[in-house]
Amino acid sequence: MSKSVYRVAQDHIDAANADLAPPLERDYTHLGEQLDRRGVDIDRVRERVGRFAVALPTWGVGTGGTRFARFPMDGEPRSVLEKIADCGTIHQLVRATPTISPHFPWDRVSDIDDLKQAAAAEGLGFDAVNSNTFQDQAGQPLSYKFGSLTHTDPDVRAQAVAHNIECIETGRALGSKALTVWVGDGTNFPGQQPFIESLERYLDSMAKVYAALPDDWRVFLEHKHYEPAFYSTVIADWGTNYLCARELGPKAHCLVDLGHHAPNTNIEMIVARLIQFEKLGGFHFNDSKYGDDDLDSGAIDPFQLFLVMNELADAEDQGRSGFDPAYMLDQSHNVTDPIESLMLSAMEVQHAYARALLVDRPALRAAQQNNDALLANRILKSAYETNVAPITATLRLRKGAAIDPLAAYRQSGYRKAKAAERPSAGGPSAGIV
Ligand code: RM4
Ligand code: MN
Ligand code: MN
Repeated sequence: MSKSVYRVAQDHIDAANADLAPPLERDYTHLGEQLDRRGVDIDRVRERVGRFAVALPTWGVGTGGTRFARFPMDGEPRSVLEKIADCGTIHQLVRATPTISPHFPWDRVSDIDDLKQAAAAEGLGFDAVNSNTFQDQAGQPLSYKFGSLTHTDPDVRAQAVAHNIECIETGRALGSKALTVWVGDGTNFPGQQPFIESLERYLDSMAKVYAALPDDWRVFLEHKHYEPAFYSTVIADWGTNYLCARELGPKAHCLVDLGHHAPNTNIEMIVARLIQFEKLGGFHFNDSKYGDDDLDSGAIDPFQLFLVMNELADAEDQGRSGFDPAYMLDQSHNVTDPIESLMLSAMEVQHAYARALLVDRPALRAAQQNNDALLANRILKSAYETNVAPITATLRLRKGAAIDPLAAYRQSGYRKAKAAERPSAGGPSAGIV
């Protein structure tokens, strides 16, 4: 199985770091002095950020597309094993993405050990496994055209349930501890389906999936405002999601994908609500302007990303019971090299977390108590405005990753080497992923 594949050499990373390390040290010292004046110990922040991790979506390393077109790039992965190699490269250069979140049946292999070995060779573990009942697979007996877990036909529902249970079994073999279920089920026409019965069917199907969860597993329910259904979606919003998670039981939690809300929704408040009622299970980071755009995290609205992270860091500071969300990226890279986007997105999420740790919580609480709106906002802003890049760069340097991952990656010639190793398989010309 092993033929020679190009890897970024540690020497290359070290050489790229050599010139950047001395000025970084000065920047870190200077930031440390600034934070010290604010009563913040930079080394403690660095240690906490060092423990922060975000999972990579295996489906994110292939070139994405829209429903109109996909523009494949040279050297993109043609199999899940090649996807894992690309995820390994991201982790090697950034050291903030130690796990991958696989998607089935996209990532199905004949021998599950191949997946385990490929991930282990890259030093990667497995985060939540994702099921897929939003499209038909070759040879599938029954179609999901009119829904899956909520379909009117019990046989279709049974098939969708069986697929989710198979995902749990596969995930178990991989060492995963959670299943993420996103269904696209919904309608395009008023009157097409009754709202109440559709949700009853969902709950009935999900109860069967839930019953198959091992004791130490969780299931993450992912809502989405619209698309592929355009009139109504069964699990359209966080309220429906919460109700279903509560109905199903303590192992069921809500997953918030940043792109799955109506425009202008106050997502950070949703996050706070789910934390308060101990139902926040997972996160899909990305950014958007209009819908489920799946753009790079922080590309459009980095302040919103910070405000979301502020709620998460606050919950962590408070040690709130039931708070243990799984963080993942979920993006589609249509016009960039996915490796570059995912590296920068992981760093963006890390930066938002680091900034959230800088919020002066006692001062913020006092300002809130005194109804000093301006000061409260100022306290958040001063954390947000802090350039925390020297903290994450120092972490990367100490972990043997690249101070400047983008430059190191581009100089490494990785994509060019992959283009030679991976002649185009002529993938689909359209599609979300
Ligand atoms: C969906 C949703 C899911 C992801 C698929 C590929 O819009 O975000 O999390 O699994 O896309
Ligand atoms: Mn998602
Ligand atoms: Mn999505």
